[in-house]
Amino acid sequence: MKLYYANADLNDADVVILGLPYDRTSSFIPGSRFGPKFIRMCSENIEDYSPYQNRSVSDLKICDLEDSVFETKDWFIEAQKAAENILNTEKRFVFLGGEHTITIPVVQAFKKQYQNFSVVQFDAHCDLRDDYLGEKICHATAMRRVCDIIGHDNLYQFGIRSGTHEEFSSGKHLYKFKVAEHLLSVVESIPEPIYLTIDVDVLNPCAVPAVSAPEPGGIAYNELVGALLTLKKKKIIGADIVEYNPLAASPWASGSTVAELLRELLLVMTPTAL
Ligand SMILES: [Mn+2]
Repeated sequence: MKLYYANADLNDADVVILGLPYDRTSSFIPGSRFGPKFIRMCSENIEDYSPYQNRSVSDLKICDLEDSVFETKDWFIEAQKAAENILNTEKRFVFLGGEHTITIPVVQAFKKQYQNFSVVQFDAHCDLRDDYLGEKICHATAMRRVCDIIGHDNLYQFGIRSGTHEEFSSGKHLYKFKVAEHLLSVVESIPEPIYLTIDVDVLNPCAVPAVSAPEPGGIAYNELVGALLTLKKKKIIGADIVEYNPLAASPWASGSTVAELLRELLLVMTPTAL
């Protein structure tokens, strides 16, 4: 099943969407591997027109490649290759998780196309551990591994409200609790281009309870949309939406929220003709 508004093939598309349904290291509630399919299903409930941006995603050229299939234990290499095979500097790319770990092979792939770029993270969690439960590559180390690729200075974290003391001390641009307000104050200083990773647990669990690691005290949906609109003036080369878990709670309201977030993200990434 493709997104209903996907209307282009890979060559013609301005924006390419790929699902990376991986959740093997989820330590609390597994199931985010079903995220991409449920986002597509819940998109059926979401208008293609955005009243926030007065534009429609149907006016974009969007290619939905559906989900990668991981056939060996080397999912990381498979995911990186899947991204490398489609990346180019003329288009924009959105990856649907899956757990946050999927950001690592994707950023690795972007590093081959772009020498320097910033990663902007919206998340409840620091994800800056060096290892977790004996694993170097997992949802709790995702941003630490991203730092290994792009450098600590190039990671900008917003909405963070959970992590160890060491993680909170190690974040160079780590902004706690709020997203929109902090982003507004530093957006001019974030070097372009930008890769944006949105862990939907940045939202309050009341807004999206279907996540793998719910964390109290998150932001409201409208604040997240506001933050996205703030990024509209920046060049966003790629993005992901991760950690939506249709098995963790009733999937439909959460999935509809995530599907609408995807619509806003697509429009923010394509402010003018590419
Ligand atoms: Mn998180």
